Amino acid sequence: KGTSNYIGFDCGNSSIRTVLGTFDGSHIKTEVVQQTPNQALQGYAYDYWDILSIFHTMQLAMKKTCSEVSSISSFGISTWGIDFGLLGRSGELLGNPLCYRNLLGTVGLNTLSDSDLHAMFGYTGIQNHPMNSLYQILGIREKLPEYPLAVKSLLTIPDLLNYLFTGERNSEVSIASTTQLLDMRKRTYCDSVFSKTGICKNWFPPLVGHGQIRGMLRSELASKLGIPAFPSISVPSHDTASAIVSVPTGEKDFAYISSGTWSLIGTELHEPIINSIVEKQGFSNEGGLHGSITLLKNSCGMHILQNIKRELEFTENRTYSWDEIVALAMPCLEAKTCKSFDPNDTSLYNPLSMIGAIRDLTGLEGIGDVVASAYMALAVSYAKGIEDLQVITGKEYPTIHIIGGGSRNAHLNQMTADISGKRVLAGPYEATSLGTIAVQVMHDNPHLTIQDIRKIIGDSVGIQEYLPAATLGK
Ligand code: LRH
Repeated sequence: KGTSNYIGFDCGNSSIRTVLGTFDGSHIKTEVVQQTPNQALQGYAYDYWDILSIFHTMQLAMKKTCSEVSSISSFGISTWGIDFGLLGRSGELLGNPLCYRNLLGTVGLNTLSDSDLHAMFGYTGIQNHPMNSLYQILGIREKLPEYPLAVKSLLTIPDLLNYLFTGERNSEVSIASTTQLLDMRKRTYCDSVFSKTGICKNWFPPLVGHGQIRGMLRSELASKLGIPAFPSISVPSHDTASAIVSVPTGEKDFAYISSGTWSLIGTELHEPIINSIVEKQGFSNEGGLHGSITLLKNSCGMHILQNIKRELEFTENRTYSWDEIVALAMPCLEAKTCKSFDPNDTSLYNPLSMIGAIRDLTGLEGIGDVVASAYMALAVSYAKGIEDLQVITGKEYPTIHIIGGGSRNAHLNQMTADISGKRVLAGPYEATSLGTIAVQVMHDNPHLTIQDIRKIIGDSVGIQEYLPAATLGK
């Protein structure tokens, strides 16, 4: 039996990663072929994503990946959720996609009454967060009214990239659920939301089932790159949903924290739970692989530390490694001089100075205390999120799987184990791209179930265990 090669794109808020995945029948091996930093860029009044530069970066990475192996079977794209590009009648992009860290969503959300908002949660099963595409669209209608006049279609970021690669306009359930325009009981667009808000349903593309072909690489693009045309497979194109595919567990009930710019704290279900506790605690029933539901809380994650690091680098005009950031925090964590705060406080959403905002919240001045407080705040929010999850599902989760880039943070993993009193299993850290590759492997090997895939992933990557200090008798 030969090996098959796949390309997984993992486009995050802070980096665009292109991964070559190889399946030999029992293991999936991954190699990061290219990693390019990403960040929202400031326009006049709003921040935007430089989507064509992201697309260009991905094309070059695709070409490079093709040059490393004899053949590529397919590719799959996952990106962050919520944001979208708008296309006009000609099919051209009407501008760079806005970044959700803005005030448009709040403007949009405030156009609805409390009872309408309550109804929106009931229809969709998704938390009424101002950043959701639904509220961004309502905010655009208020503040940027020229756009709706010209729009003919709206494509979320992975759908837009798939369109640029293949020429096909379609979507799939995981990314579409981040718009808050789906009825998660039915996993299809929700007519009540469209009729209540007047948003045009025709803007939205059809949903393609997982494992199906979303389109073929456009032939002119393939010849420009000097590579053969291969298909784009419908993977969960929301990065969180792809990451959850790769939780290395054989359990039916498990808790995870998908740790990146955001920390998504949740579990996997067969059916959504839409009730007042879920609404009050701010959990969402997002779409997962093959009709599963990823019940999760969207909680602030590495955003805080990424911004502290960026700010230190800018003001001191030098680079900081993550080890150096941890080293700043260590003495204050050991001396317990730091102070936890709510990482979801709105003052941290898009501050001019993250360090200043944390100083304001904690009253602590020293940079070591600021960084240590940030670690503490994250670990406390993780433990609280898992506790809330247990109340919602009525299940007890003895282990927390921390997956994604943030799972490399050994200190945070240990603090999470200590504060939650639970075992933490960290890894895989390449969770999203592994998920996108795994679903392509499933497309070529239809006999493989999600349980088989999780076992294969568990056998293929290293997983670190952290036990709570109390169990270690410390
Ligand atoms: C994580 C994520 C998350 C959000 C968001 C904007 O990368 O996709 O699930 O919804 O980014």
